[in-house]
Amino acid sequence: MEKTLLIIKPDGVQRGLVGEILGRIEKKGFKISAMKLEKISKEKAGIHYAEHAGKGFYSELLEFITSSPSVLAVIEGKNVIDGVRKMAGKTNPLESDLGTIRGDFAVAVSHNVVHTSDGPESSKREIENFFSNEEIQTHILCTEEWTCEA
Ligand code: IDP
Repeated sequence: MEKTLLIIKPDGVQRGLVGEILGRIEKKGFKISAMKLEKISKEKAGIHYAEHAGKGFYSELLEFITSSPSVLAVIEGKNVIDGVRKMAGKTNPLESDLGTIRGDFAVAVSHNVVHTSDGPESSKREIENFFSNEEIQTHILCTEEWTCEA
């Protein structure tokens, strides 16, 4: 089954949005396969955001993402990469539809509450940056027969 990396960034944790965001993920029918609260290191942040190195907002982005703990989670489900990205909304919260996480809970691109992987290759790379194989559970939820096709 497809997997994606969800990060509830330091602003989401500080603002008490963890339960709300995870609740949306669970209610949608996606499965949490791994989860931890972690203050992201400069090293891991640099790997995670390597594609943005050299951009004007890069040092601010690294400063922010390492400033306070984040919730890191591996989310699993059918078309989950696209699905969680749609639930997150656009990068700029002011362009995000209401009903999305960023559209409902953020106004600033620099403090947009969540990160979600944008494709299969990045999802694999991002999950490996933060989780070992042993940390990722393979349990079946008893609700799966009601949320997935046979
Ligand atoms: P994404 O998080 O929606 O995938 P990316 O383009 O990968 O968006 O950017 C990574 C993160 O960098 C964004 O979530 C946002 O917090 C931050 N960011 C992107 N563009 C800007 C900007 O122009 N100013 C400040 N922060 C930005």
